[in-house]
Amino acid sequence: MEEVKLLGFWVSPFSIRVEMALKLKGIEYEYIEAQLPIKKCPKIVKYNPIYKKVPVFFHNGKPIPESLVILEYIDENWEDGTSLLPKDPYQRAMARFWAKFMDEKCLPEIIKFCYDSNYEVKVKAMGELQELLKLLENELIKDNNNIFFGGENKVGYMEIVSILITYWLGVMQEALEVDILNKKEFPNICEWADKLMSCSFMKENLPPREKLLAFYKEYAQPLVLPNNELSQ
Ligand SMILES: N[C@@H](CCC(=O)N[C@@H](CS)C(=O)NCC(=O)O)C(=O)O
Repeated sequence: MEEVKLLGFWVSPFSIRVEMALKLKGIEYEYIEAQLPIKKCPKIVKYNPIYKKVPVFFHNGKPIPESLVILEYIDENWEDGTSLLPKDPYQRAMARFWAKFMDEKCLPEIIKFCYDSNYEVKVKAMGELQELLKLLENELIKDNNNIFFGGENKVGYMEIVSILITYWLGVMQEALEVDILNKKEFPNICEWADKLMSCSFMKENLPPREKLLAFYKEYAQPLVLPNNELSQ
């Protein structure tokens, strides 16, 4: 009997990616919610000492950190049934490329606009993020408006990975009352997001929007003009 466990945090898109992969593959697992603060959670410190982040996946006692690494592990280890990454090698490479783009280029700007308390840093991050989203918007146009990057008409790796943009970003911008990703400037990303969010699999496996919104309203740093600028 295989032992499959996930140490996660309900707000984390990275944890949800792994849960979605396990559900798509039909793999049973035990979910463990990390203790807050995550960096100090004893299990996180023990099993992900380098990054000290959720998620950490455990297969038969062996820990694996980093959501993208975990998704590939799950795909390779449970080959039967739905595959997450596209079969075509070029499409696979592109899926990995755009996943890396979202995590390495977009995520740092998302973190800054959401959690940094400095007004200038936040505004700059929102601008940078919009520039990055333009690249994704153009990629979707090249993809001939195919809602699924890999061209395989199903939820897979790219759809799971992109929840950071297609779901979380919308909730975060609503919580902070800012406008970054909108239908006028990014019609293709918004259409892609709408279509994805109308899939029953997505609806069933994402945290409820209102709950997520309440979390970000409480923990994100609002965009407030510095005092001295208000008085001028
Ligand atoms: N690159 C990581 C990112 C994971 C990540 O950023 N996790 C956040 C939660 S959304 C975390 O654990 N943060 C802990 C902290 O910053 O204290 C992955 O893909 O797994």
